[in-house]
Amino acid sequence: MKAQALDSKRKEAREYQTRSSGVFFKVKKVLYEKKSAFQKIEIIENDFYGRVLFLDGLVQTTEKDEFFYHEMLVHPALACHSRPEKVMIIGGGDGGALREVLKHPVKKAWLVEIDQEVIRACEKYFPWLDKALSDPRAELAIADGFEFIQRTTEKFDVIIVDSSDPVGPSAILHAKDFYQKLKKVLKPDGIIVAQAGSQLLHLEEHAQKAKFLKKMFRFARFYFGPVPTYPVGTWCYTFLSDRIDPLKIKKLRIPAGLNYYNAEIHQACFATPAFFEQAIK
Ligand code: AG3
Repeated sequence: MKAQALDSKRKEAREYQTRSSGVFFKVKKVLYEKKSAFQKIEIIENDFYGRVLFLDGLVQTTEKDEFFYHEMLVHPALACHSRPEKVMIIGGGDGGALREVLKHPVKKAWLVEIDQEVIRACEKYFPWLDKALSDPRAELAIADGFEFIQRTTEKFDVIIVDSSDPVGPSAILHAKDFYQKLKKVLKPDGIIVAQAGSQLLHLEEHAQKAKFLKKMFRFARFYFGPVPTYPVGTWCYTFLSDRIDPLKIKKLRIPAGLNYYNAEIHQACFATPAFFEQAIK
């Protein structure tokens, strides 16, 4: 059976991040619980974090701290690109990434989510999704991201991969083959950003990934940011481009009113901790 977050009494919901540690939330209310064709979807209400979405027992989004993740997934790339007209998001059915993308002058943004039930649940419990999807620039495709990129005839300025962890069912979205296919639908001056996993827990996966990404892209950099409810607290992202070096941008285009990302964070987030540098060398 797939992992679930709620305990048998439905009083607590938790994610085991390792076999012997994790994060837990006291449940004020269970708002949604369903097994879709793809995964177990749970949404609970917690006093501090507000609504919390779990997929197969893994924390995806909390109302209180989602801005750390979504701003850092989206803005470093969008702020660097001079004309980000066509943007594709793979995964991200909760809509947080789409909401952030639409803060930029994009012409069209595709949200490619495999699980219709995630969209349904999030439309109800995370109202920013509904709002983002009603933007005329947004287009929802319920599809497997891997298949979508193989049949699309579009070329994208920015591609954002908002998948789950680099282990288990999502491992395929972190593999070489996937990145090769992504590159085929990216414009020559385009940028791919992807969530890469936990800084500490997925070190082995980062090392593997660094090997092929450095060969595949002229600029392949990891960057980092906090996400309090994700495993071990510091999260990793990759920035990939053949033309754009994120550390050499003269003028970043940063939307007003963000909560975490700004020009100083942009410079700082590419600094690599010693243990991480050692692992990906
Ligand atoms: N996508 C990344 C979630 C990874 C969290 N991992 C974990 N809790 N073990 C989240 C979707 C948000 N748009």
